[in-house]
Amino acid sequence: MTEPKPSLWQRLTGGLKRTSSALGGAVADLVSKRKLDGATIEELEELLIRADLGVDVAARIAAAVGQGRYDKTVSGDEVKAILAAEVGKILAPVQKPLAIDGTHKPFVILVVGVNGSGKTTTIGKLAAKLTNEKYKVMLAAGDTFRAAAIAQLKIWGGRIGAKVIAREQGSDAASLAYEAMEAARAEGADVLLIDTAGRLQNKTGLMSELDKIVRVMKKVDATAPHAVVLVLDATVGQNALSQVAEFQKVAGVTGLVMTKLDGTARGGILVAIAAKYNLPVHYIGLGEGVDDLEAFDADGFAKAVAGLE
Ligand SMILES: Nc1nc2c(ncn2[C@@H]2O[C@H](COP(=O)(O)OP(=O)(O)O)[C@@H](O)[C@H]2O)c(=O)[nH]1
Ligand SMILES: [Mg+2]
Repeated sequence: MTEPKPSLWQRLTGGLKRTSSALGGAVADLVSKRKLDGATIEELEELLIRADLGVDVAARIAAAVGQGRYDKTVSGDEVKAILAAEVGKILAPVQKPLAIDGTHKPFVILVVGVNGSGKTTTIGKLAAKLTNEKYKVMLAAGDTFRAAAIAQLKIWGGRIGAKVIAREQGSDAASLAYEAMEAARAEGADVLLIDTAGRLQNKTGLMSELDKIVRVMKKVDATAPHAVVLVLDATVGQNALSQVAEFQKVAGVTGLVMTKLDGTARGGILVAIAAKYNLPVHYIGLGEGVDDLEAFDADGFAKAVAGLE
């Protein structure tokens, strides 16, 4: 007998288990043994800050919990429900799918982010999803810096049946992007996903490289890139905030994917990012496999963060 495929909710709560149990459990413990007072609210606020939600969000949620409940006994579930509702309010405006606009052919998606954040893997997963939706997808191995990155993208392409435009290691990424755009256009591809190198430690190098890629792309299609997706690794916590700021500056990010939410208790960082930058969140990564990319669901994510069952 085969196991039934888990529902999205099961996958989300399962994937976010570490974030869920860390925060939800601590919140329930905090309020369960005493009446709500100033000290409890303050401790709650600190707990939320430690869970990476950010100072502003923590203050807002603590205030919402305190509202009309001082000197009362509240249940853990009640506080979790308030937490979920407040987080949901912050996340709802950033829940936006990565829409493929068919008037652009190919629709060009530039994928950026620091090394190891999950760019190549996310491209593979996304390409598989789009292929299933009957889009003709092409990939460009724009991380020409590392031979392994080129090989990795070719493996994904082979698995999915998507053509991969690649050159040898050390080639110019911008001319590769140009070549990929021309190939995608010639072959009638609907979507072109372009991988990039993520050498944030060499900011000027990265900036000029991304800048050049975009300039060269525009020679083929003045409206490209049609989406610039920043891939963020949830496990780096607060560091993800500064990555958003950096890549906003160098690449004009249009949306986010947050990866590795399956292995970390730091999923709260997505809430801080949403509150601060208000950038669309398209997908979340919940594992290394081809199916481990879920469309971002604000309500489900908020409930999972709060530890609601
Ligand atoms: N657990 C987990 N691992 C991931 C996820 N996304 C990527 N990875 C892993 O993170 C590592 C770096 O990913 P990669 O795509 O090579 O990052 P890149 O350097 O940005 O292209 C690889 O071992 C991936 O399998 C995810 O959502 N969950
Ligand atoms: Mg890569």
